[in-house]
Amino acid sequence: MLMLNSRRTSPPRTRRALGAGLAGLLALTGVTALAGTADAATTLASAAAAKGRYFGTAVAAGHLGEAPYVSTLNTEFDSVTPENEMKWDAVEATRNSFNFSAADRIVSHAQSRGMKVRGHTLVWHSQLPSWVSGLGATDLRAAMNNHINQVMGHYKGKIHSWDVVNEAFQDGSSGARRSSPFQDKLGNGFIEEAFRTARAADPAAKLCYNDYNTDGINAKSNAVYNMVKDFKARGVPIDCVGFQSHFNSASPVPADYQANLQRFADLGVEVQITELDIEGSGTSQATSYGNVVKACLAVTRCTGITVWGITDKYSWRASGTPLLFDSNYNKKPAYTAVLSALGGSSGGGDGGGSGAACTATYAKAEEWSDRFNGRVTITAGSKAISTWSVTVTLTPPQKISTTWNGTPSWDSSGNVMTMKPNGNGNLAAGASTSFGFTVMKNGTSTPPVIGSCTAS
Ligand code: G2I
Repeated sequence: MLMLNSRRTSPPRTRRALGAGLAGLLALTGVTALAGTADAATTLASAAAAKGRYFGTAVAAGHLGEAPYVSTLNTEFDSVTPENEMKWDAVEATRNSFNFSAADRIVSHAQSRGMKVRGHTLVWHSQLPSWVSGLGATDLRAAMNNHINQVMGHYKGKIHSWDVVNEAFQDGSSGARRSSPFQDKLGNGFIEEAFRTARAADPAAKLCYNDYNTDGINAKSNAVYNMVKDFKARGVPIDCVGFQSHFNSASPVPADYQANLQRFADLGVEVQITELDIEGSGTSQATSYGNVVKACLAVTRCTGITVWGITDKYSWRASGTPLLFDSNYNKKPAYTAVLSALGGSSGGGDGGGSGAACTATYAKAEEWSDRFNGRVTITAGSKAISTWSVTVTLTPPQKISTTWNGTPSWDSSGNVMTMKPNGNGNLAAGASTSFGFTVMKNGTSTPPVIGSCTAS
């Protein structure tokens, strides 16, 4: 069903993972890099693919111009979910007038890199334009079905799973439906109707019901469970259930998380972890992340995991640190725990320094209104090296105007400089050298992304 393995191990992807790929993960502030081996599962996506799963992230179109955001996305993930761009208010703010421009940017980025796309979301009480809430039942039914048809039609064949209906049940012990324009005006049947319309609109897409606080066995998840069971019994089309999995100290990963996933899977639907984030830091956050991954891997029909964002810099939990990369795109302990639970290995490239042939550390030096100087320090690991190589990736339209203490070469985009020695390649074990460059900002002060240091 999932055809990830062949793609994930293809040579282009491997090259990307080892080249500019690691660049996105490595440090603005001193991260160690080691040349990996070609077959090691050193990224979330490749490790997940080896287990037959996808590993996705929510993406915001507005960040696709930020080099470290994009390089981290391209390196680590093989599925994307538009964070807001496919929601009703984004695509149909005015009745029957559709604007797909922001969502299209995400979908074309994903498609050009062979990533899957999750569709989020068609029928939801939130981020719903007021014109929808104001409709009477007949018009609302027509508007709901038209919305599903138009949006799914636009993306037909491009979406692996759609969140057809999102968050239709109340929190708490009642197991009741949530009040919404759809529920209140169309009654309980609106979910079934939405799924039937969705099936006809794109028969190849998996159709999911998606919700939060349904991650453990509780009244709310029981209500969803009973709905799915009823749908399966009556032949209402449903293929998957999404477990958002937004966790924090008040709502930790439930002890019966795996059991809950399994009971849904036993109904004959896929289960997907759709919006994972876990508030916290350090070891406890890492342990929770690892446990979520292990639970998914233990459930055959758990087909993929999506984290709700790439970096703490842009989490919807504005003051929190719930994601796998910190705000400088450094891998957190949570990242290492996820990769390890997936059976992958960072190969010493995540700051551990264990056995790295050389490390590359960036520091900004002088700055003027229109430019700044950057310095990269190369330090040999526990053995002497005779040459080294490091990539420096700019955010366009930045340009490097001059360099020193290195021999630069450029890729065809002009955004990625590979720097090699200029008489300073021989370094004794633990010894350092540095090279420098001037970045013309052209309006953008984003620091360059320093890639993996490779040495011989
Ligand atoms: O709340 C977390 C998630 C819960 N499950 C459904 C998801 O769709 C939801 O995502 C969040 C986005 O991560 C936020 O980015 O949904 C929020 C809105 O319900 C999104 O926040 C909104 C802000 O409220 C708006 O002010 C802002 O204009 O994001 C919009 C776009 O940046």
